[in-house]
Amino acid sequence: MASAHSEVRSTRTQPLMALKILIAGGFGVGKTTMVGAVSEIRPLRTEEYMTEASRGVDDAEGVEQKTTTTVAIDFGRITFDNRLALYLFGTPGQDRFWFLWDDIARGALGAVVLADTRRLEDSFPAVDYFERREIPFVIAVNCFAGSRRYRVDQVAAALELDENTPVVLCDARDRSSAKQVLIAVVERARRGEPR
Ligand SMILES: Nc1nc2c(ncn2[C@@H]2O[C@H](COP(=O)(O)OP(=O)(O)OP(=O)(O)O)[C@@H](O)[C@H]2O)c(=O)[nH]1
Ligand SMILES: [Mg+2]
Repeated sequence: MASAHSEVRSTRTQPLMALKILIAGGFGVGKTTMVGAVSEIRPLRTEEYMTEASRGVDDAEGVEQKTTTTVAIDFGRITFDNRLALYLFGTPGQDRFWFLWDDIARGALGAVVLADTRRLEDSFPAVDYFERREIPFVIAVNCFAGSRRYRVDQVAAALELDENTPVVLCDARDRSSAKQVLIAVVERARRGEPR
């Protein structure tokens, strides 16, 4: 019976709504960093060391310091006001893991496409993917130290975004900045797709 009671208690404390959000984008833009910064549970990570064998397969230009890469997913959770739980699924950034995307994306309410302005073209595949599947998304420019700053309208123009797709600036290492990005995704998804 003790287990029945705890079940009731845990049911009562369940958040009212649980939504799935994807954290996507090109290689090394900070997806794992963002999930780790914002998650209230210890994030699940699937990092592997990049080996000599991956040279020439994985494009590490601009992120030469990086020694590990996500090979499946990142997973984390954040709860707002005990009422809304966002389950965060970070995608792998490298082309060789594209085959995982459909499984990871199933049932997602919305997505963050993290972008690095030094390698903006790496964002195109994720932008295309969400546009085709009509999954609402926001572009979150991860402002790496030393990268040139662009205005949000310049980024929107460069990525040929439609006017409904917000662009926000963020620091993926910073919890409150990452939270603002997630709020922007939920708001974007609530607005739906005007036809
Ligand atoms: N300066 C700076 N460095 C960052 C920021 N976000 C991430 N990094 C660093 O950039 C590197 C890439 O971060 P990850 O979070 O592993 O990137 P990822 O998008 O998950 O990479 P893949 O899974 O390999 O595609 C790491 O060395 C981070 O410490 C940031 O906002 N500013
Ligand atoms: Mg990663």
